[in-house]
Amino acid sequence: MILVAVVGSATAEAQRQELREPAELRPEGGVLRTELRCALSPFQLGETTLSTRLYNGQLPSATWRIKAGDTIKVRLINDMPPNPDEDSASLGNYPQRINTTNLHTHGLNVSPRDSSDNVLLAIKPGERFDYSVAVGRDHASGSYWYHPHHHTSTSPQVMSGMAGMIIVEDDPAVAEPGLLALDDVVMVFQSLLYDSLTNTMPYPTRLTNPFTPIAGKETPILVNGMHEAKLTMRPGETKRLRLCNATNESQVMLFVQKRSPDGVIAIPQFEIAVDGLYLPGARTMPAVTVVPGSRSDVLLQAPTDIVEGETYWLVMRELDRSFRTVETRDLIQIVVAGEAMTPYVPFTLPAPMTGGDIRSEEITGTRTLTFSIGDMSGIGEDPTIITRSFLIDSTPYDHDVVNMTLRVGDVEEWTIRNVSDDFHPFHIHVNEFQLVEDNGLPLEVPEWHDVLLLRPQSTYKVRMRIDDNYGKTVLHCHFLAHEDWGMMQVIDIQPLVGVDETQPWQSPELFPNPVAGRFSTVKVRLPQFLAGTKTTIRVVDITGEMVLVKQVDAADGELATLELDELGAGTYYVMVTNGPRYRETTKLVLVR
Ligand SMILES: [Cu+2]
Repeated sequence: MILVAVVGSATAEAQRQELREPAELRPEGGVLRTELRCALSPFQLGETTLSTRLYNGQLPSATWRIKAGDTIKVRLINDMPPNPDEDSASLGNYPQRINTTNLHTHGLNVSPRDSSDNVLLAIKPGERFDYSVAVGRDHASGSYWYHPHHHTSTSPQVMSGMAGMIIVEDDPAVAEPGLLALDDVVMVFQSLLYDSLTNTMPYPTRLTNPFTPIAGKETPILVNGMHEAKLTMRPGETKRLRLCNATNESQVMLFVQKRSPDGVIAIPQFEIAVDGLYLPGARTMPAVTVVPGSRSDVLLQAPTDIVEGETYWLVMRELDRSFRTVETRDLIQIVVAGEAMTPYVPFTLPAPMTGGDIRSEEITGTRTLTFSIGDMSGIGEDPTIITRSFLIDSTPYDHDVVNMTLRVGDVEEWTIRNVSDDFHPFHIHVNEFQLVEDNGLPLEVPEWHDVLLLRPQSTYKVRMRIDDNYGKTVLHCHFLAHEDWGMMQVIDIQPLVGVDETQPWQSPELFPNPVAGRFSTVKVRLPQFLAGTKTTIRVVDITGEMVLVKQVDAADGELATLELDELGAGTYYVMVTNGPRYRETTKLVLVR
């Protein structure tokens, strides 16, 4: 019997297909142009053909690979069927009008206004909208993603499979050659909700009880639309996995195992970035967990030798929203074949932020944010309670209310409390933040995130630089059902005082640049409107460490002088700040 079982499993393994990667789109002349047609589309799940909402019929949607400074131009075409409840009264914070959509570029520091990353728009069935998302020249490289974000339809649409990855490529002037040379493997984790009788997601019904949940079952978590796959690697090869959790509320834990007749050995991997943002150094992880909305970049290393009888597996453990194990699966068999390569371990990683860690001296204000779930014991008599129970600062979401006002240039420290007995992944649009304290314990090394899992009954401290991208946007729980039930706030980021939008800001001008020679001086020409005020010039290296700081005022005129004799060759950033009025960064190259 044992022999039969082994043969059976060997046959099954032989049928594994190579991991498919999403199609990839690149910009031309600095502009990535594409269409996203949203429509009910067939998706083959084993023997079953599902009809599910997809972008361009693809699961996952294409990867957009851009560089900092590029613009993403997307025509979003909503070809989903009309909403049966289009003219019905609003149910408030509850799934409804689930064929109305919009587009969110998750993790990008871009404008939330107009036709950019504007999640307050509603693109109805039959409508189309042209998005234009300008990614700044200083944007951090990394792994980001896009998905719909229309309140009351976000969860149904993401659970239909509407998601794709965005990669902002590394700057070759900053990243080391070994990192640039790595082969990327995009892995998008998704789970679809469908009714097993109709093989499609049922439309929320209002016939008897309008608050009947969308009934159905979830597919197992798929990676790039596949249930299992193999990944062929050369001995010693290092691949960069770009992991994105695009599920509604499932946690994805991944680990690597070597199996041989002697037993099973866990093989640690290197995590190099979280939410697209590089860690200070590669960290060795026995297992990597990616929470909903979050990304992780992991270096997967194949063994240097091929040994008879040894097999390698990337194992996935799916955990539910309360971190209970749902399933452990041999997701990907790592097949080692071909000519050997030298394993790559990064020497240095690029700095995620040109400003480096957020220091205490920078903080301009503090506030507290509290996630809670109200008392839902009366839901039997009054099902509408659910629309008023998923709360931030004791308040459910209201599209017409601004819950928080922030200001460009401010640097804030927030205490985020979760006083509920559930987990909630906190996410804020347009700005990332740095976790500095976890339940009273300061982090030795602060971590950048755009999603932070709040454990039940827990308190965190995060710091955030409010970037130049002003306008109204949101913060919310990234368990998307919670978001549609109202666990979201509108934030209004106010522009700098006295900005004249018709006059683009003049960047500080450096000359000479590059600077060559042992003894070097660089002049900084400041914008004229700063004359007569106190301006700070900081020079930071590529690890984000500040290496020089200088205050200039009226007496110095418009030209400031920086003496750079003490600095080694390399790339630096010159940051010029003047209170909330002005913040600009220019790259400086020193040649010795
Ligand atoms: Cu939540």
